[in-house]
Amino acid sequence: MGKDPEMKNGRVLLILLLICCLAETVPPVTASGILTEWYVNPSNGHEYALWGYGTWIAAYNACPADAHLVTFSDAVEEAWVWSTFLAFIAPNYSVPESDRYRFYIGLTDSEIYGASEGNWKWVTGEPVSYTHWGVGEPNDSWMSGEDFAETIRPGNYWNDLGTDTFFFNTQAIFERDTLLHDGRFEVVVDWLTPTGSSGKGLPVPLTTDSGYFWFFEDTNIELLVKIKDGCEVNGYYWFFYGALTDVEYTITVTDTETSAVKTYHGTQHVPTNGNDINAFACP
Ligand SMILES: [Ca+2]
Ligand SMILES: [Ca+2]
Ligand SMILES: [Ca+2]
Repeated sequence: MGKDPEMKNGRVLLILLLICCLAETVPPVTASGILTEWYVNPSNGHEYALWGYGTWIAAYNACPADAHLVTFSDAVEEAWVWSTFLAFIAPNYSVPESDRYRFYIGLTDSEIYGASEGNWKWVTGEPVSYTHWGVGEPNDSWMSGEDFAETIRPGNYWNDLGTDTFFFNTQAIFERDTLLHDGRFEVVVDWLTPTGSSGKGLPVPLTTDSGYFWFFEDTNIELLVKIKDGCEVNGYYWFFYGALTDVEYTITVTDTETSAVKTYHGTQHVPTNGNDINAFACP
């Protein structure tokens, strides 16, 4: 006896619906290959997004100019990134279950990126103060070398790997800090209320040299900051800040090329503005 054609049609419709729904759950790929929105990490104010797929070098090249492959200052930052993105990362079923979820991190010992074999370097130049290598890693074991790093779950470790497209078709996390002047200066804001609650200001870029921070809700701007290139005037970069708040704050500005740091303080109950035309010496 043949199958009821209506039932058959129903099944086809169900399959089509399933395909349609599955297709809808896949996030749209942007020109740079970014698969998610940018998520703000409340503990440092940095933003992160998931990219896919390709080699480490492809990920590095696809990264927008105001961002970089993710760097981990500590285990807290790494844990936040995993908990935020694990649900979006496509499992790799061709590897053991312990190694199924993985993404590239911005760590390399390749001479192409100014490092050298065995001397691992973050792509941002920040110090490698925290590492999470697996047992026996990094081992540089692949025949053409392993000069690029990834992090793996649920095994929970870092591994060095090569960039042969053939084998490695992995995702990556991009990170962007509060950076001014084409990424040269990093700005971090810490705030403190009279009742003792505290946190990081969350950054929103406005131009390449200016941005604002919010503390409590994203519609409520608290602080404006700006870097100005005064090199031809007095040989310094200038830093300006304007408070729209009477909450106490500390601004920490780092020159990522020289590691020079300046801090600026806003007093509790006093909206505090300032300018420093000798903030950072020009090269
Ligand atoms: Ca980082
Ligand atoms: Ca290596
Ligand atoms: Ca390895």
